Amino acid sequence: MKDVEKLLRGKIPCPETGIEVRKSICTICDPLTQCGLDLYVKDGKIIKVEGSKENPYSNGTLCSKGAATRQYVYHTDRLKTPLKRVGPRGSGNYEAISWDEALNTIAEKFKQIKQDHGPESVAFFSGYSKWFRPFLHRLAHAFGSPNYLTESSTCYQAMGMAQKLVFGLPGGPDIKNAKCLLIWSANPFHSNTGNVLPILKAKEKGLKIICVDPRHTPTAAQADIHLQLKPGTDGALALAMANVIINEELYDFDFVNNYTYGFKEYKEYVQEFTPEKAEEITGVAARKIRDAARLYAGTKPGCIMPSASPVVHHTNGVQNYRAVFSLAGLTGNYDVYGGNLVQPMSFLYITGGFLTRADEFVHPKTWDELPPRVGEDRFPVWRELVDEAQSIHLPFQIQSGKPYPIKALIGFGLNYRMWPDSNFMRESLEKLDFFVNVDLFRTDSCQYADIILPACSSVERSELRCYAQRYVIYTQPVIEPLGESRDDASIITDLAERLGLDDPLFRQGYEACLDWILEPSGLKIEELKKHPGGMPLPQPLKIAEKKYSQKGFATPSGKLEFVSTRLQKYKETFGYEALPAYNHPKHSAAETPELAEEYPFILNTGSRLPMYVHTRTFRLPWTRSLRPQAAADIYPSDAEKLGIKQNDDLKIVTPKGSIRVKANLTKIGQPGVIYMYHGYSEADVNGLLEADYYDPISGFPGFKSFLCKIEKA
Ligand SMILES: Nc1nc2c(c(=O)[nH]1)N[C@H]1C(S)=C(S)[C@@H](COP(=O)(O)OP(=O)(O)OC[C@H]3O[C@@H](n4cnc5c(=O)[nH]c(N)nc54)[C@H](O)[C@@H]3O)O[C@H]1N2
Ligand SMILES: Nc1nc2c(c(=O)[nH]1)N[C@H]1C(S)=C(S)[C@@H](COP(=O)(O)OP(=O)(O)OC[C@H]3O[C@@H](n4cnc5c(=O)[nH]c(N)nc54)[C@H](O)[C@@H]3O)O[C@H]1N2
Ligand SMILES: [Mo]
Repeated sequence: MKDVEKLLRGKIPCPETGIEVRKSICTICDPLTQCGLDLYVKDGKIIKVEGSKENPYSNGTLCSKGAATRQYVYHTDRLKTPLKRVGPRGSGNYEAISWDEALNTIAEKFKQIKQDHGPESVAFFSGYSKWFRPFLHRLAHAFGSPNYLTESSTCYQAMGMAQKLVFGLPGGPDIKNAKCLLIWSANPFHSNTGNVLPILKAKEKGLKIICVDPRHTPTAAQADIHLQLKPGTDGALALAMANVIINEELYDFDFVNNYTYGFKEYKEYVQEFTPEKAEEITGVAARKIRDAARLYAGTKPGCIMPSASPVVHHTNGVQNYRAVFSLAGLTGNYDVYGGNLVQPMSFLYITGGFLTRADEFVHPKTWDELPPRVGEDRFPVWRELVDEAQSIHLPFQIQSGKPYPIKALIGFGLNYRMWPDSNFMRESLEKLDFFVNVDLFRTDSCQYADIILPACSSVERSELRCYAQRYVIYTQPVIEPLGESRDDASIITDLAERLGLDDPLFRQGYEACLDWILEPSGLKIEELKKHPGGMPLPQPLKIAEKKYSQKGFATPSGKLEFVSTRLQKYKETFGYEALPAYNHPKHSAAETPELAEEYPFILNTGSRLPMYVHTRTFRLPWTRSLRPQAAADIYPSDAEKLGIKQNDDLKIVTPKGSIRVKANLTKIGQPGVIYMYHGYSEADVNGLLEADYYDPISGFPGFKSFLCKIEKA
């Protein structure tokens, strides 16, 4: 074999082969996991994918999704041109149109609706993708619509609300400096792989770990104590831990006396939650609850690692997490090194160690200058604490037209299967006068759009990302955008222009906007471009601890609130309880015994599988081969009672409907609970939920505890 041929077969980057290695990041998961990519490119095509060693988050590793980048980027489902619907909605009949025609049609439609119904009748939605969000947010508000909506109405925000209610400002786990880590429902081994190594390293140095999870996960396997509770009973468990910490006088007297509000009432309330009572509710042995409380309160500093979703995917989610975060209040573990440390958000939900003007950027108008947002009459505390409209309420408002009609919607990666009662959301899309969806792929949701726009993937464009490891990257395109696909940010700025929004900053384009946002940090896009693989932050902010001792807490009382003065205001009107009160999930054996008799299993949906991220990687052969069919996890003893064997077809049935999936017999969970991943077209578990099965404080759907029965199909 000739030398060059050998080099080519080995995909060796060198002048002889014409193969170049270019840097990028993987944004198939987005935004906490953004692993570094080394992409081998020949003749404008990616021929090989590796992890980037210099990336401090992923350290050269890639998961199955990132390894399948070529299958993702070059998939035949990729949209290549703008499309216009020519048949009835859902028929799938589209014809290709030019970008000019597409964007002009959208702009004309939006302007007409604004004139006839007001700007609030046009809604702007972002699915799970995050990179373009500040641009979409600015577009909505500049247009005059308060209805910037995102997937974060099912993710992160409710956990953030719970923290804001207790602390004022949220604090993240400072694992590096901690002696005890209380992981309250997170499984980074599957969901956030770059966080695993820091935990394992700290454990080698003696970090104690408590893990609260209904399943035996790889994370739980690392724990000194695993509290395997019943889904949705987190509040009762946390209140019982508080009971032990208070009654055994393990709490931080100084902190509680000087900096907290409502301790007396809280102390009284937790008396009800003895470990024995909590054992009945949660299924966790009283002895273990005591051990965990003593370990967390006695091993300082200790931090709580929460998650964006599982605890708040319950009808009692915000209150449950308030009970959990109150433990940091009791022990003085808030805003201290090794505890839950407050850091400024830099960009796209990441505390990267620098300041930006991102908040100012998204608010060309203040909320006071805008009409009321979707859901704000329903969720008043959301309105006070969250900087966007509530998406879960969107289909209700489309259907009712109250308090005002929603006529048009543009989605950037809108997937109707994200919503509880996904069919209700799909029907709502059909009711709109005008619906546009922007996506990489021709998805089920695109079939209901009047216009579909093709977005390009992260390796075909640039984007700014930062890391908690004090590292920043501004990526550059590795290949040309496929077909006529374009990056979301330029679609947004182009649309702003055609809408006649007089926005000089937008007009200068993505990079100029980023420079404006980055101004307080001293970072410049030109400089970042010189470091294609990213660079360490030149001058990271020094984060002080105990900032509250000077500034107080950003709560209405100025103290850390065991009793929430913000919730108290809505006691009469909305029935919100000011204490972190425990109520059972709305549908449960305790609350609805008759329903539970017919539907005896708890259905818990969406625990992350390592090879899938929502609906994004089902279509990739490599990832799909790792779990080819939609399957539900069922405990072997439950399966046996029902005569179900491994890989049998079973039906999951709720009052709302049924789906057919394979049985996966496993002891990862517990008897009486069925686990099922979300997002499958052929077995959409969100079709089994009521649209209004949600937490009355946050509006977050109760994805992780509703009732079902199992039948052998
Ligand atoms: N039952 C149940 N339901 C759940 C959950 C659960 O645990 N259980 N989890 C909830 C949570 S936490 C979340 S975050 C949501 C996620 O909900 P979704 O937003 O539905 O998540 P995805 O399917 O990842 O992304 C939506 C679309 O974005 C497209 N997309 C990808 N990249 C881009 C891009 O760069 N630009 C554009 N324009 N589009 C892009 C994808 O192709 C996809 O069609 O689901 C929620 N739903
Ligand atoms: N591979 C992969 N990674 C992902 C995603 C993905 O879809 N795939 N999605 C991303 C997104 S949008 C999010 S929000 C994060 C979520 O990240 P994580 O929260 O870490 O992941 P999950 O698997 O959803 O939930 C973590 C654990 O919560 C447990 N759990 C379920 N119900 C309860 C409960 O009632 N109480 C308690 N205490 N624990 C419970 C589950 O058993 C699970 O092991 O993952 C992100 N990373
Ligand atoms: Mo999420």
